[in-house]
Amino acid sequence: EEEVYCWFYEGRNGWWQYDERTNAELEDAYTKKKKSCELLIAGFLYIIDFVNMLQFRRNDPSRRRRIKRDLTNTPKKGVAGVRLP
Ligand code: V3L
Repeated sequence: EEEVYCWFYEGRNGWWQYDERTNAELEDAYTKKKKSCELLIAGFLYIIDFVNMLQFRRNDPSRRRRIKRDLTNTPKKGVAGVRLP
């Protein structure tokens, strides 16, 4: 059964949905009211900042992306870099 809400990170002209495993980690941390969490994404450690709703590589905080929690059926580019057909 699909969840109603899920997590997205910003691309150049739209939003990408997080992969299922990362989404579950984000939802878990968010539900526990954490202010931030660390994720391993494609071999890099990322900080998720729930206060400012941003993600960035731990070793390069200058490259930031906005994130959002939104309805799962909201328009998106794809999932974790895999474009929708
Ligand atoms: N999940 C998967 N890949 C990610 C994520 C993530 N949460 N965060 C960053 N990357 P940066 P357009 C994105 C990838 O922020 O055309 C998209 O998934 C990121 O991939 O500097 O701009 C697309 O594959 C990028 O390749 O750490 O919308 C791609 O950008 C790389 O990590 C192009 O999307 C560096 O991102």
